[in-house]
Amino acid sequence: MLPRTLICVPILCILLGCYPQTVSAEEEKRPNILFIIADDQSPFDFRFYNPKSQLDTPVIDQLAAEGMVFDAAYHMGSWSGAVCTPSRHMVMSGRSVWHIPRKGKPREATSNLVPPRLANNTMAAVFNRAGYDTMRTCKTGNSYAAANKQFTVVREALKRGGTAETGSAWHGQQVLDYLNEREKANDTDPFLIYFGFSHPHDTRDGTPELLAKYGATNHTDKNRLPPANPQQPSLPHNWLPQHPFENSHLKVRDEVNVSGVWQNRDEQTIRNELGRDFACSENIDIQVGRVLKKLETMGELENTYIFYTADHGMAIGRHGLQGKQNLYEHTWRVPLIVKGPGIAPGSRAPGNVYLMDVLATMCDLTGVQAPETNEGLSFKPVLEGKQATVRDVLYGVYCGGEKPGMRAVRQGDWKLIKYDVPSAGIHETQLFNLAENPLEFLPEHHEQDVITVTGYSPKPNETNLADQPQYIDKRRELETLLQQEMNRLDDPYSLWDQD
Ligand SMILES: [Ca+2]
Ligand SMILES: [Ca+2]
Repeated sequence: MLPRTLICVPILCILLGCYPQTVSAEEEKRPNILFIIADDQSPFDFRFYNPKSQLDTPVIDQLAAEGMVFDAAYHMGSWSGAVCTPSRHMVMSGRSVWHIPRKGKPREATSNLVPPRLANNTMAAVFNRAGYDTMRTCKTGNSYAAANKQFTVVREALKRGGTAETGSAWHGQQVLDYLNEREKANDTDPFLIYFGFSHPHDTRDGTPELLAKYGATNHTDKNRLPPANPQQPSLPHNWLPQHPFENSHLKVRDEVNVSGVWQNRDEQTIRNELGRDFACSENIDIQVGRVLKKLETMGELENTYIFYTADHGMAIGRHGLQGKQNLYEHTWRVPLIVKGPGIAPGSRAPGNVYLMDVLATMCDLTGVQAPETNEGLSFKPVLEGKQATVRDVLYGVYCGGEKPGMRAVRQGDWKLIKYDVPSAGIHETQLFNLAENPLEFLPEHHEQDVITVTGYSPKPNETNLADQPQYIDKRRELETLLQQEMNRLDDPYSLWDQD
């Protein structure tokens, strides 16, 4: 933490009318942070991850070109169908998935894995103490309310409509209003702005112009399919008509009751929903552009670290799934760009980071001490090009439905997913080489009626390798790693084949 005198200097100066001459050069140079977070957005929607994507995001693409793109950024997972909730707790606290307050528990302090008064050591509280001005706009609900309240300026509302007032433009406007107020007040303190959106989470009601661009309609009639339109994004190559087996939560709201999709996985429904999704994501891009332009006008852009990410990914037809309750790459991974002073333009990091590492990184970049409760790792050395990665192994959990549910582990190009669903008698293991099979094709993707719909014939090695004899050692190795990670992270469950 900074010495109290340093924090008080600006206040004293304003009172004495001597501002800003007496502010030290060092203080003036402290960088700002703009943390941008979308709600439910797959990395594969973006061209800097998937060159074939039809989504236009010129502003975010420009950020990617001017900063560093992470190819293996993950959220750690969820013990709830509301995947947003643990994800946002991890972002705010820098703590791992079993060490954060649990939904449904009356108080944070009820578990010895969660420190008391944790909210006082979350993102905004830490930066407030360091003399930053903190502002937040985001959706309401499925979040970390006690941490969100710590921001000095809070402008929250759920905005998933298709107009300026009811959609993403509202969130953009809150940031612009805040920056305008700072400008008027001649406020030169460094700032941390948490710029969150309510989209492209469903209901994906886009603006009329952007819906038209992507050939989509805000479909509401459950008894009909939405109209087909050649402008719609094409079907993802890893689309399936249904998930091949019970994965522990196939009846969750997101899989059966999203307006416009429901239980349908046909081409018309999925392409229309992707069109809606893209309309919402392009609108986010426009709003980010408005804010960046304002920062540029204010002369703050070059001295601001900009993070762009999402709380988790999203399926929308991939693997026969619709929602965020799975551990395939489209959903376990998140987009992540960081741009700012000292970060080489157009640079790329292979990985490996979690969203829970963001807080430590923000602190490291700004010279603010991370709180003692933080468990995340700063990836500043990666941003500076001094280190390739800060983590070797990545762990993921989804158990918001039946327990124990799903677990994943990744090391290098190898990834294992296991599914333990006792009531359905499911004990499934998937092993992927992500270098050869980045879309995680399964045997079902090789069936002719699927190929006929997707137009894509996977190569023989683009499949689940778990039961192929030549990979038995690799599978065992990853199963051991998974068990080690489950123990290390206090995962309270065991899988059917574990001790
Ligand atoms: Ca979310
Ligand atoms: Ca201020």
